[in-house]
Amino acid sequence: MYNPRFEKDVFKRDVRNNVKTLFRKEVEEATPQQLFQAVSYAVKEAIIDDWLATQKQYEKDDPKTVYYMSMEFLLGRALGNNLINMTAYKEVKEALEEMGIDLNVIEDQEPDPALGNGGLGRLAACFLDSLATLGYASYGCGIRYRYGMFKQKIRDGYQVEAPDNWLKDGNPFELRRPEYAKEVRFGGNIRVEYDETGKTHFVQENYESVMAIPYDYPIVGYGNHIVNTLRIWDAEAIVDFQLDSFDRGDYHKAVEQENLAKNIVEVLYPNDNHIAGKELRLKQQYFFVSASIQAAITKFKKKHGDISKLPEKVTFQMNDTHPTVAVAELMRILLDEENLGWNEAWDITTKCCAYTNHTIMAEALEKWPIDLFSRLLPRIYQIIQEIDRRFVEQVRAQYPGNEEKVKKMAILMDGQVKMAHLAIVAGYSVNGVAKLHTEILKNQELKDFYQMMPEKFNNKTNGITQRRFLMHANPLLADWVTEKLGTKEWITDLSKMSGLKEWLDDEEALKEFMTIKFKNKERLAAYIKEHNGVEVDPRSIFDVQVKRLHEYKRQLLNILHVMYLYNQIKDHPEMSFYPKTYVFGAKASAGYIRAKEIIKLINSVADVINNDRSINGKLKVVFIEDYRVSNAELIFAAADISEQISTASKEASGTGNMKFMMNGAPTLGTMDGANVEIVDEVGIDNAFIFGLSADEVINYEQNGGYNPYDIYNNDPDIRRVVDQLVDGTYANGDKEMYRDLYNSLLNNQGGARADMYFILKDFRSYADAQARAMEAYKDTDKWAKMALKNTACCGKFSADRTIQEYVDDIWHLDHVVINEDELEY
Ligand code: 26W
Repeated sequence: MYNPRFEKDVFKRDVRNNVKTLFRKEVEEATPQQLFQAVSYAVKEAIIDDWLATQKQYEKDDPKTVYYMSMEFLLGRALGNNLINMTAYKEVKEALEEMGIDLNVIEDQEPDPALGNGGLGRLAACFLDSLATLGYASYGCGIRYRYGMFKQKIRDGYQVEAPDNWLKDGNPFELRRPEYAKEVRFGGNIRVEYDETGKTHFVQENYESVMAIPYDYPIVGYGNHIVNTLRIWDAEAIVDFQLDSFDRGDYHKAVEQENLAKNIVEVLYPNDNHIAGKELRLKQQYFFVSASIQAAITKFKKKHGDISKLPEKVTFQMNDTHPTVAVAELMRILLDEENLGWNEAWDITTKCCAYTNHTIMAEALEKWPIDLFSRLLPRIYQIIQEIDRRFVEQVRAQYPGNEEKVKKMAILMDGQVKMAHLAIVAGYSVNGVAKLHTEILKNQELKDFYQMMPEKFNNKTNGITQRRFLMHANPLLADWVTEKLGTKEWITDLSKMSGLKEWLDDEEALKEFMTIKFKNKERLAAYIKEHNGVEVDPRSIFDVQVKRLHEYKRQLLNILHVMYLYNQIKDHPEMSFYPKTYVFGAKASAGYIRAKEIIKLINSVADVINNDRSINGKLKVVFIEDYRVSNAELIFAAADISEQISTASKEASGTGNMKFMMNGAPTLGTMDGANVEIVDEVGIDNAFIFGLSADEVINYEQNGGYNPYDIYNNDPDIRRVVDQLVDGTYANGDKEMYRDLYNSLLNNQGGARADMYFILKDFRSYADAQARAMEAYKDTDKWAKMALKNTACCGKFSADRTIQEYVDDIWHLDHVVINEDELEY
C-alpha cells in the first residue's frame, strides 16, 4: 500500500517540522516524549488523507453501518499499530534510525489508553481493527474517561491504585469535533401535553443537562486505506445556561452543571464482573448512549429522511448490558421527536438493536433500583414500563396461569430494572461469546427466554487481531511465519496459518521456532529484571497466568500449586525438576478485598521462594506490576505455558488463551469458554486439560456444592499447603494474614459455599496436568512440535473470522473498497 507521506525524506522532514512547530526545538534537543508527539502527528497526517477518502467512499456507497456501543475500549498504544496497518512500520523505523531515533523507545513514550477493564474492552478494540480491515462501515461509541484503568503499584506485596492520567501530555491521534455536540438530559419530571389533534406529547421539565462533545479516533484498517472512527464522548457544562444562571444569581445551579459534566466522564469503573449499582455509572451509560444514538439518527436523517428505513442502514450492537438504555433511548427519539406511534417505533427498534452477553456470573448481571432509575431517567423509565407491560402480556398469553414465568422474565420486578431482560426482549439477536457459553445461556441462565424466542439466540466465538498480537507483539515470529508460508496472506486471512503444519517435522524449522521463543523470553526477562529486580532464567519454563484477578479465574489454585511444588522441592532436593518461572499479572478491582489478598499472597510466596538459595533457582515466581496491553504484548510472545484455569462454566470465552496459542504456548486449562474450541482445533494431545467439566460443576452447584473437608482430611499434601495459609509460613509468622483465604476454601460463609470455585476439588487433577506439562517440556523436540502446532492451528481465533460471522448472521453490512488509483495524493 502506497502513501507518499511515508517516503523517507518526506517523513523525516515532517517529523523535523513538527518538532519545530510543537516545541520550538531541533530534533536533537527534543525529549523522547516530544519526539513521540512529533512522529505521531506526522503519522496522523498520513492517516487523515485516508480518513477523508473513507468518508467520501461511504458517502458514495451508502453502506449499512454498525454502531458498536461499549462502555469500554481497551485500545492499547496506537502509534505502532497504526504504522503496521498503514504498512509503513519498517520504512518509518528506518527513517527514524537515520535520524538517530529508536522507534521502540518512541513507542514506549505513548501512554497506554486503558479505557477498559479486561476481556470485554479488549474485544471491542480487536473488533474495531477487524471491521476496518475487512472494509465495513462502523463506529465505536464510548466514553472519553479522563482517568482510565488505574495504574497498579505493588508496595510491600500489596496492590496500591494510582490514577491513570493518560491525557496529561495531550493525545496526538484524537480529533475534537465540537460541531457534532449533543445535549443529554437527566432528571426532572415529565409533563403530558395534548396538541390540537388530541395527540399526547411528553415534555421533560426541570432537568439538568450536559453537552456531549465527541472526540474521534482513527481506526486504521490493514493495507486497505480504510479508516473508521471510534467516537468517544467528553462532557461539558452548557455554557449559555451557566451565564444565564450567573445573571440570575443562580451560582449554585451553574456550579452543579459544571460538576455534573466533570463527574460523568471522570473515571472508568474498575469493576469487572461485579456491579456496585452506583448512580454515576447509570449516568455514564445514558450519557454516551444518548449522545451516540442522537448522532446516528442525525446522520441517517441527513441522508435518508425517512426514519422507517433506519434498520436498512443502521444497527446498534450492545456490548453486554451496559449500553442497554439504548433501546429505550431509541424508542424515546422515535416516539417523542419523530412522532411515530408505539408499534412503528417498536418495530424499528427491535430491528436495530442486538445484544452480546459476556458473562454468566450472577454478580455481573446489571439491575438498577427502580427509584434511582426513574428519578434519573424519568422518560426512559416510562418507556421501559410500557415495554415491560406489553412483554408481560405476551408471557401471560403464552403461558396462561404461570405467574412464576412472569416473575422470572419480567423486566421490572422486585423494585428493579433488569437490563439483560430488556436487552433480550428488544434485541433481534442475543449472542454468547463461545460455544460452551452460548449453550449454558440457552440451557441454564437464559433458558426461559431461549424457550420463548429461540430464533434470537446464536453463538459468536470471540477472536483477536493478529495485527497487534502477532505482528506487533512478536515481530520475529511474524517474519518467520511469512517466510515459512511464503506469503503475507495470514495477516488478513489467519486460516492460512495452517500452512505451518508442513514444518512440524522439519527439525531446522522447529529449532528456528524455538530460538525465536527464546529471544522473546530474554526480552521479557530483561523487562522483569528492570521492573521487578528479579533475575529469571530464560531457559526455565515460563508458565504464565495474566488476566484480571477474580476468584473464578483461580489464581489462588495456581499459587497454592506453586506452594505445593516448593514443599516438594524442599522435601526431595534430589527429585528431577525442570526449572520453572511462574509469571502472574493481574489487577484487582479496588474494593475486591479477597482478590487483593490473593495478590499479596502471590507476592509473599514470590518473596520466600525467590530468596531461598537452597533450591538453586529451580523455582521463581514473578508478579508483573501494572499488567496492561503494552506489557501483555511482551508477555504473550514469551510464554511457554498458557494458564487458563477458570472453574468450568464460569469463563464466558477468554481471549488471552487465543493470544498465547497464536504465539506458540500450549494451554494448560479446564474445559471452559473458548478453551474447548482451542482443544478442538489443536487436538487434546497438544494441550494439558484437567478438572471438573462444566456439567459437573453445574451439577454440584445445583446440589449444594461439595465438602472440601473430604479432600483436606484425606490428602496430606493439600492439607499442608492449605495450613500454610495460617501457620505464618508466608506471612512472617502472622497467622491471621491469610485466614480469610483459608476460610474461603474450607468453610461456608454466610451465603457463600465453602470452596465455591472448586479449587481443592480440582487441585490433584491440576497438579497432574502441571506434571504432564513438565514432562513434555523435557522432550525438547516434542515440545517444539506442540508449540508450533498451537501457532499453526490458531486460524479460527482471528477477530476477522468473528466479525465476518457477525456481519453474515447479525449485521448484514456492505463491503466497501477504496480504490488506490483513485486516491488524490
Ligand atoms: C461492572 C459490571 C461489569 C460486568 C461485567 C463490568 C464488566 C463486565 C464484563 C462482562 C467482564 C468481562 O470483561 N467479561 C469478559 O468478556 C470477554 C470478551 O467476551 C470474555 O472473553 C471473558 O470470558 C469475559 O469474562
